[in-house]
Amino acid sequence: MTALVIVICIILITIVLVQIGRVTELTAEIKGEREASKDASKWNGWLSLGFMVVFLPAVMISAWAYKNQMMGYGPHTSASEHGGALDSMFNLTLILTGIVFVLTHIALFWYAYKYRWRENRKAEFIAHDNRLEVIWTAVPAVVMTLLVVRGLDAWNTVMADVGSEEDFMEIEATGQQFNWIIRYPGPDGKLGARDFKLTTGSNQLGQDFTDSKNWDDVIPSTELYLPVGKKVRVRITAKDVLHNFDLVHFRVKMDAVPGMPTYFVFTPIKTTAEYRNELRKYPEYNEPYDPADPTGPKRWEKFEYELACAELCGKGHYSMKRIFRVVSQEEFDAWYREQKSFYLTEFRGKDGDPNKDKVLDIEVPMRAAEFSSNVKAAIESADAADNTLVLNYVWFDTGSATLKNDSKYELDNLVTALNDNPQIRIEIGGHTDDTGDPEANLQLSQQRAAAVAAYLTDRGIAAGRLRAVGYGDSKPLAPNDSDANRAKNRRTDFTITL
Ligand SMILES: [Cu+2]
Repeated sequence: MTALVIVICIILITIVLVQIGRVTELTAEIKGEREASKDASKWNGWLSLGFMVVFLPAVMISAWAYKNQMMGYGPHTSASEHGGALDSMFNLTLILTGIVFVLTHIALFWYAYKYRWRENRKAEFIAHDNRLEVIWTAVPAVVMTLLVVRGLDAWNTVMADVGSEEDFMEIEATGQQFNWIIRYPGPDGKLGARDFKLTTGSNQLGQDFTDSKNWDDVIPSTELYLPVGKKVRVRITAKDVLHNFDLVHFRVKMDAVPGMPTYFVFTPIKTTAEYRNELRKYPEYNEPYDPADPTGPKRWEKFEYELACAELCGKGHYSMKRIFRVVSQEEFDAWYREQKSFYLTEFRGKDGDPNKDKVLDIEVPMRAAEFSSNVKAAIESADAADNTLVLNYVWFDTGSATLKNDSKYELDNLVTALNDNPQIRIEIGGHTDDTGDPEANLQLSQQRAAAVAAYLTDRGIAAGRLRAVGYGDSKPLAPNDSDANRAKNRRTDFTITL
């Protein structure tokens, strides 16, 4: 409908203009050529002046009226340390070009009026004037030099990489159609190595898990947090096509190029809460966030720093949004502690895990903490069913009661638990699946339970606190109908008795 109205308007305006042209031609014929052009010159002169008087102030008034829509003004002030330098560059350019714009337009329309055609006035031609040539070449050259030098200075400041001694946090952003994968380095503060050849559906970044720096790396899937006042270096890459890492409130914008890592360093200086508070004073941010719910939260209350992709990278380009929340260092630390390592939670033990049969240094303290909290919960629980815990990381050689070397970590945790809780006794239970001869299974499970007890007494636990029982296949955890279930049933556990 709107399109139709616009088309009709264009047709009508064209008809009007053609008609005016024809009327002018007719007048010229009636009045004579000379008279008509005298009139036209007079009108041209006055109309030019009128145009200037109306439109030049209108341009300036509208710029003032809409200043809150411009970057760097009103609610769009910068939230990063370097942002102010970029905004002031834009301002300086705006002021200089603004002055030139106003002066040239006054001159243009004023002279069009002043030198309109009049009887007995003759045009004067200046063939050449060295002084004028020098002035209008030198003035723009000086101004341009000033702008370029300041611009280069700002560029060098903004694009400077971090120094080797500096305190900063490095994160990584990988663009793909159509989302951003953001990786944090985890407690070691270092991002692990990547190799594109390792990329699979379950290892989207192609992380090389033989590199221990990868083990604790975190890939959050919800809001991302950054500490205020901390320098952040973002490593920017892309997997498929060109993307652009754009955090507009921080004046951060950098291409993400497949095969060519780029970076951007910035320091957020306003927390999300502080920025929201600044938005409060603008009436437009006091409108309801959801127009369908006028009593609901206001726009300023729901404000978030957004990461966008500023490159038209395909159909779903618009959906590449992520929320970055800037908080105090304490809040950030609390959030960071909650984040789980991608490797340990999503990839460990699966196909393609190069460390499948190894216990990793990073896992030992984690398993110890988990073990001690499980024991604590079991002791505190009133329900007898909770008193039995499976020793998940105790392994034997196939068909024998010889403990594998890596079982020592879990068994040492058990030693610690027994020493920390001198009031408890335990029954160690050996279990098998239902394959093979039940008699042999029973015997093997008995020997395995005894091997665990022997390990514990070797570590100084009184034999009187331990009882080793072989249950064979008599107490399965799950029906013996699949390899996974049978693996579950082959286990060693312990039951706490007081
Ligand atoms: Cu994109």
